[in-house]
Amino acid sequence: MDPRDRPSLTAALEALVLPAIDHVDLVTVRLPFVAPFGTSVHVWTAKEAMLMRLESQGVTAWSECVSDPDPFYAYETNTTARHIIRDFLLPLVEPGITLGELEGRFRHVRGHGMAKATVENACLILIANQQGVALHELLGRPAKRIPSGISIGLKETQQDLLAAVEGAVAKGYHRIKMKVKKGQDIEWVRAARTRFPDLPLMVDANGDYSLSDTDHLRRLDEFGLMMVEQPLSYSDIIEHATLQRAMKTAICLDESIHSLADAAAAISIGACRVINVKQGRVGGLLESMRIAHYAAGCGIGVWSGGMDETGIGRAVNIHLQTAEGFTLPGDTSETANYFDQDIVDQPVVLDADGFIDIPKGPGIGARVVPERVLKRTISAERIR
Ligand code: OSB
Ligand code: MG
Repeated sequence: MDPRDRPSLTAALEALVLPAIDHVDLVTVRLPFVAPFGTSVHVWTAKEAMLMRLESQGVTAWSECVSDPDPFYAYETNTTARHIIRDFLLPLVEPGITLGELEGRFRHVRGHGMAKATVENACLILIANQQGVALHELLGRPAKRIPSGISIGLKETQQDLLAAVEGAVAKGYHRIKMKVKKGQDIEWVRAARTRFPDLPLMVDANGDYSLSDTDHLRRLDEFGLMMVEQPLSYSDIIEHATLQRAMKTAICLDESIHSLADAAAAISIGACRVINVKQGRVGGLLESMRIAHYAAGCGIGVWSGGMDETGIGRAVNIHLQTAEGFTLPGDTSETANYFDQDIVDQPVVLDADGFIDIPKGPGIGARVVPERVLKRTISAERIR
């Protein structure tokens, strides 16, 4: 299949007509984490998220930009996203055009998928709210229970890591991902694997290695991991193909994939056997659906990643996982792993079988609590 033959699964969404939007607000909130989240690229102690609020004839919709205040995971930051949205994307949003036309206009702006996703998702959520339907219904997908997965950050000691893994196993997570970095990898994985021989386990390196580490990375093969996520550079596809040929363990690409075209290129050269789709990183829900559909058709595993989102982005990720092609548990874990109190009224929790229910109600389901947003706001700007 040529990936440029856009699958018809998004045709109905591309035909949606944008309503007139009376007001647009960008609100940046800061929510402290219950514990620092360590990765090979940075340790985050809070989620600073830029939210977009749309208002149309009394109906409101909130979306969340998945960027951070820093460019350590991706080049986009909350500040670049604000600039791109305010100065380039929002002027392209006009009543009466279709979502497909909006996507076409957005293509004139290169990159900045997180900024684009914020606007596209807000439009979709607004339309869902106006129609009184759940976001997954608007996406044309039936409700289902979403299998959970957790991303465990780097820990100070192997004991701390084992305690975190034990806690996640007790909760019933369907798969557990642990962050690794150079010098904190083989023996740490061995500790977790020895304690839980049958656990669906994977690692994420956030690009900490290079091809000269191939022999070292091959040592991961003995642990029966589901996959190793983004072992090589955030911008690489080619060398991942070389590494994949040298490793038994499946490679999953995260940072390297920004579009369906990237996914198709990676798949065509055997750079990965799994793709982590983050709706923000790839420019929104429609492109996410296209990637998942295409990859699954190629026999590539797909799951939804996360960016430590507040309840808004977390709910979007949950709705997305009803789409075709999302075959593996993602990085959607309980709210309590991140925040004491979220800005939405329904925290994400696991049921007894480790599944997540789609929040009920129109749009994202979860209801944004304005007082909680206000309490966490560090800046706000009305841009229309
Ligand atoms: O690489 O998937 C990643 C969080 C921030 C930035 C990058 C990543 C992550 C996670 C956490 O792994 C996912 C989540 O729990 O939301
Ligand atoms: Mg990752």
